[in-house]
Amino acid sequence: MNGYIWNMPMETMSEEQMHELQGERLAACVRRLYGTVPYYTDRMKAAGMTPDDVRSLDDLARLPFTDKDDMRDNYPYGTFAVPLGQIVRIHASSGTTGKQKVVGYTQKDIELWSECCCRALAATGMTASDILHVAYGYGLFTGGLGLHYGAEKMGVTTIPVSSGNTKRQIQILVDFQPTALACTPSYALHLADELATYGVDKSMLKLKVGIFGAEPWSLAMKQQIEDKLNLRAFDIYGLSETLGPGVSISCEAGDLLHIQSDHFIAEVIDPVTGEQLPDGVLGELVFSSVTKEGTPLLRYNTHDLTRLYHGRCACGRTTVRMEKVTGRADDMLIIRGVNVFPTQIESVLLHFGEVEPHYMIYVDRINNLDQMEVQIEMTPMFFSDSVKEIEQTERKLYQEIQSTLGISAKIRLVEPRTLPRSEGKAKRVVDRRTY
Ligand code: DLL
Repeated sequence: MNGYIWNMPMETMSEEQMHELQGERLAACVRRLYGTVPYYTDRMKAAGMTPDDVRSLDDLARLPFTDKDDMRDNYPYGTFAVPLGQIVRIHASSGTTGKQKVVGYTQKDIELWSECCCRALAATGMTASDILHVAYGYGLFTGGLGLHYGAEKMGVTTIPVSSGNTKRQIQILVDFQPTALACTPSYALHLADELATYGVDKSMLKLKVGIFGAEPWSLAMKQQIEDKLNLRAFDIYGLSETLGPGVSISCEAGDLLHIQSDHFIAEVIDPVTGEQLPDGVLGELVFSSVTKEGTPLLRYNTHDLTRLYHGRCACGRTTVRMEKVTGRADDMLIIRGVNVFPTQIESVLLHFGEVEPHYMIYVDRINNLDQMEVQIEMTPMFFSDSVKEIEQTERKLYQEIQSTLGISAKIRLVEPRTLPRSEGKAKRVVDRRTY
């Protein structure tokens, strides 16, 4: 399949025109937010700014940063810029304190999202003749529904399989003969590895394209997936706060990802000074989602680490490109595509009286699937109890983590005072996955 450009005017605009368009959209967004969303209004006042101070893209760097704490502090609807009556969809993703980051979409936002996903699918070469198997989760997570609406807008035959149940996924891959697969890269590898278990050879599949993202993955992993599933893999990036999947996508010309620059103004900043960094320098990725109506964000720091590149790509697009995101500055873990913070695990664990607040989280990738083990110390009193009771508590903790966080983790209750202590910041996570 050969990639093509879905929205020629927007994706191939000159740098000067894009600069001007982004400036106009930024100024309009600031006017919309000021006086409507209290935390933006307060933040701008504190910076001594009014909407009149933002007239072009050159004024962007004067605006204050925002980040996930603002989403948390204004939970659930305080970041919304329109009345709830105009919101047609809500998505959410995990936040550091266990509170979700809640995002609202107007009908126009859903259309904008579908447009961005169409651009992404076109970059992979997909057309209305394709059949897309969507194995991202459908629900509050943006992966499933986001790509689903984009694919339908393009006219693609869309199969909303959602995540889980590998046996059924493989049966659908064989029987329905999809030409494209969308899921996390780790799940794609797992699917590939499980084919043999069900007596399926890759030659029995029709897959040509993979749309993989939602978690970091290396180019080595990309190669493995391409070989095992006999398809061409593309990297799709996004985050719930700015939209979901479709903020950027790699193209046939290389492994950099094209950002939909007319909707998302990207900056890479120095994490310490907050200064904008030039092309090719690693820093934290910051977005202003200037055309969104429901939850527009200004200078939102994703803490994802990447580099930006301006200039025309061999594919013909002129939109700014970002390097593959291989890590983020903060401590979020992504286990099988689900975001989870150590503090969330901690709060589940500490609801149980029998354990101490001393725990460790070990993450491995076994047979291409993320596995998490949580070790936690028992209280000295509980330690003297029978093995049966200890196993029962392990089971209860397992179920609690599964139902609260949506992930499964092996639980091991260990003897009191056996886990490492720290004099400074506690290091609770040992991530042994190699990407
Ligand atoms: O993961 C949206 C998405 C769904 C993207 C499906 C692609 C495909 P969140 O759950 O809010 O949204 O998680 C966003 O996941 O800040 C990155 O740290 C990470 N992430 C997303 N895509 C990629 C990628 C969705 N392609 C967070 N490569 C982001 C590396 C990614 N990391």
